This record gives sequence, C-alpha cells and structure tokens, in this order.
Amino acid sequence: MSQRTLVLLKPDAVRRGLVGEIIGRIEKKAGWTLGALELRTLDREVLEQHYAEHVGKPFYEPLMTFMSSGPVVSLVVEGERVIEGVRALAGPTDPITAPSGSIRGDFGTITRENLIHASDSEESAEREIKIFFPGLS
Ligand code: FUP
Repeated sequence: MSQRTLVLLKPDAVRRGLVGEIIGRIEKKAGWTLGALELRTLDREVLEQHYAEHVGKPFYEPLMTFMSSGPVVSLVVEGERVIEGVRALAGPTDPITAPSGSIRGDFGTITRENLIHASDSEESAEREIKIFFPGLS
C-alpha cells in the first residue's frame, strides 16, 4: 500500500549535521522516494497547527521554543507502508528507551530533542502535508 508521510528533521538534527545521515536511512529503504523537501525556520503559526493536539500539556511551550530555535528540514516521503516504516526507523519518543539502530536510539538523549517527527496515521499525514506543503497536490 503506497502512502505519503510528513517528516521533520528537527533543529537539533540540523544543528548537529545529521540531515544526511537521517535522510540517507530513509532513502535506502527500497522504493521510498522524496516527494518534497525544504529547509526553513518554522514560525509560531505553523507550529501551533502542527502541535495542536499538545496544547496545554506541560511540554508544549518548551517544545514550541525548541522547534522554532533554528531551521528544520521538512520532507514528504512516499512509498510502501511509509507511515509505519518511518516511525519504525525513528523509534519511540524517548531516545533513551529507543532501541539502538533507530534514529532516536542512536543519536538522542532528551525527549524534547528527539531529532525527527514522522506522521502517525494516514489522516495525520494528509493534515500535516497540507500545513507544510500547501501547494502539493
Ligand atoms: P512522537 O509521535 O513520538 O513524535 O511523539 P508525540 O507526538 O507524543 O510528541 C511530540 C513531541 O513532543 C515529541 F517528539 C517531543 C515532545 N514531547 C516532549 O517534549 N515531552 C514529552 O513528554 C512528550 C513529547
């Protein structure tokens, strides 16, 4: 089942020079392709839309500050079961418990600075792609 997903390489990934490493892992999966890619510092409005489900949680404001602290690479990845697949490459939210071999497990230590976002369902993917790439059909 071919799908699309929205992936963000967060400011820590860009600052630490891990963009090539992370995109390389995604690109090496057979048949997955990049549908869109952009580097930009996200403004509050975009982040409010993206993280709407987390409004009011204790980590919300620190997360917003972190996510706007530097440029982010946004990309759309397309391919077979790519939503589940990129989430598996990323690993669970907390990088300390994320298995070695996953992106978060290999490179992260702090939950807020966990390097990568990947859509968690087809509905989220379509909603998030519209936020980051409104012109993409
Ligand atoms: P994930 O689906 O793994 O990206 O994680 P969530 O949607 O649950 O959380 C979104 C982001 O909020 C995480 F990537 C990091 C941040 N977060 C925290 O900073 N603290 C928490 O306790 C949970 C999430």
